[in-house]
Amino acid sequence: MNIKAVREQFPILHQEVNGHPLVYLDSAASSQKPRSVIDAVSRYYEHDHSNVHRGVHTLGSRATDAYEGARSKIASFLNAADAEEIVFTRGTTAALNLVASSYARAVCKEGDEIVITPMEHHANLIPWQQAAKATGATLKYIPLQPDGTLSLEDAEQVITPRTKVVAVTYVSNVLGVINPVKELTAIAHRNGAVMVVDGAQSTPHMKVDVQDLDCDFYAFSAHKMCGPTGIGALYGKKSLLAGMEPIEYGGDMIDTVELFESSWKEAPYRFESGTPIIAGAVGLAAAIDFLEQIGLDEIDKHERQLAAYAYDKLSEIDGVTIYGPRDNRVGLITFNVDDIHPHDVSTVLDAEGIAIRAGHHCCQPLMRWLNVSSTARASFYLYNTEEEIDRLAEGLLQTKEFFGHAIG
Ligand code: 7TS
Repeated sequence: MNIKAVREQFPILHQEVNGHPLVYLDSAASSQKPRSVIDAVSRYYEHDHSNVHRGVHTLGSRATDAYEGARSKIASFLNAADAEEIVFTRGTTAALNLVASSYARAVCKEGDEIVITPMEHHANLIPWQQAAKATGATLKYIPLQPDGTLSLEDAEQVITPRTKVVAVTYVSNVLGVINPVKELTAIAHRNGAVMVVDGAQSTPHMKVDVQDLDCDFYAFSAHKMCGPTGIGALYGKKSLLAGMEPIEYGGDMIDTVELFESSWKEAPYRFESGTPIIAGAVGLAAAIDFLEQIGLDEIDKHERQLAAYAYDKLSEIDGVTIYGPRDNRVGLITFNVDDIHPHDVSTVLDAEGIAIRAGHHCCQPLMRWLNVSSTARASFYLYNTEEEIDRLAEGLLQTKEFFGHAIG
């Protein structure tokens, strides 16, 4: 991968922040956008915009073709069997809420179980808490191993024939760990449960094949994979989507409307009420083209190299604690420096032009498990370099110095 050529395509990276060249290490929160995505969105607005699925005029057809073309592109990107297995949503959060509110609330009853893990982002935790409360189902957790990984033996114990839904993140946004979702899916299926995968942190970084995983639902967001904010998708097996009720009603999702009764279109359209995020879908399609042109395997390889480099580099600094395993991780490092508050670490780094995230990363139960209230996190993407990680390491030494800590 030619990093220089990749970086050239991201206009935002070429600026100074606080007098220093920007080092953007917060892509797990949201990635930056290449020129091709920015141009695709503005080209759409300049030439093709209209509402979809309505007018018979030319712009209406162009907009509909662009929107439905994006659905097909997502299907082949995830290796879904059919474009109608792709529901456009606002992002991962909305996709997971759709499954929890529509599927789980219809299927679960008292005595049933919903199984998740303590490493879930709040978006893959609270919807299940609420679904369990509403249905009387029991929420259960597959415990974490001391290094933050999941054990399949534990999963075998926790998932039972009473389990109706297993929902696990493919990649943790804090620990960086890649979970064995294919094996977990097999365990879920043996027990008659469906498998829901939170793909927010996997889709941007590695080749995903939903048929190979055999998961039943898979959620992701465009903005973490070079695409626009405000759009993402839910993959759902056709047989499951077909039986699900909509959770939002209005225009475009109906078949017929009477004064006191209405009926819905088939899935996925019954889940897409109102004017959809058309330009977002166009941008997401352009982002998929961009990532596929470079190659997900190349991106994955580059990030694993960066992660290993950063892990070793930061480990050399006295007082730095890194969370999660060294291996089998994507390109993000979550850490603390002595007892310096992560917000202070982030503030000192920002003065050096280095952007990282500090906080609980929408994973409060995981923070409690780690026995911290918050952490710092540096997350990498295809445009980051080892030199930028060197700048991060220098910045951390400066942070220690600033707070009067010994430099080790
Ligand atoms: N699941 C995981 C694993 C995530 O990392 C995130 C966002 C979400 C779900 C929610 O995605 P959204 O696009 O619907 O907001 N994670 C982060 C993060 O780590 N820092 O900011 C957002």
